[in-house]
Amino acid sequence: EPNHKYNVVFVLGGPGAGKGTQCLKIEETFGYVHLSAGDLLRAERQKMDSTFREEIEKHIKDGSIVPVEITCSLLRQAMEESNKDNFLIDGFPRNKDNLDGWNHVMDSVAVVRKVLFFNCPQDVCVGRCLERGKTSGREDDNMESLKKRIKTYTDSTMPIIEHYREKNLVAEINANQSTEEVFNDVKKVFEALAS
Ligand code: UP5
Ligand code: MG
Repeated sequence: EPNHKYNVVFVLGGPGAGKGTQCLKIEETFGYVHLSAGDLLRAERQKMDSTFREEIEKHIKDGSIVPVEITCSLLRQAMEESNKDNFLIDGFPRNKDNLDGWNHVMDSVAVVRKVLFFNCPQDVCVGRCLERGKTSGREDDNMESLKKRIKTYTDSTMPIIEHYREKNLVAEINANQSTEEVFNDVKKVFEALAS
């Protein structure tokens, strides 16, 4: 039908807040398609023919934010290819450039239903990422990159969360609990969305 739009839930929170972990559970329970912007960028970087490879590489290591044209086109492509309607977009939009770019390209085809905000103390986030860094192979799970990721999050992403809070779209979750306890709180948000 011509007026058909994608349903989108943005999932935000600091590095290591548990976005990816919770998205897997939401996908399983509520049938949303999980799209991690970071995972899409890391996958794109692996492609030998990607024109964006070096640029992505540099941003991930520096904890800075890849230009929205790249990220948004990866998201849009994944959405179209899935043939599904309901999406969890994990780790995006991270700054004003991301937000403006999304609105420019996606406003006519997608509706943002909710913004899940996983709120987690910095020291807990750092601890989780450093622990994961022992085995993850992620080149940004080290203290040096983490400092930059946290600064980017505080300076650039928090204002986006505030932007959506003013629109009454934010569901804030205490992410400093066990995975199961966090998911219990998450479930309530999705049950309310479905009713
Ligand atoms: N863990 C999870 N939940 C736990 C809990 N409740 N209790 C105890 N442990 C818990 O979890 C992190 C670790 O903590 C795991 O080991 C997990 O088992 C444990 P995870 O679910 O992976 O957290 P998440 O919030 O997804 O952390 P992630 O590191 O992925 O967050 P970032 O936002 O930093 O990373 P992302 O992949 O989104 O982005 C990476 C980089 O890509 C960015 O820095 C940026 O350079 C680039 N990027 C863009 O430029 N644009 C974008 O739009 C997106 C990314
Ligand atoms: Mg993640």
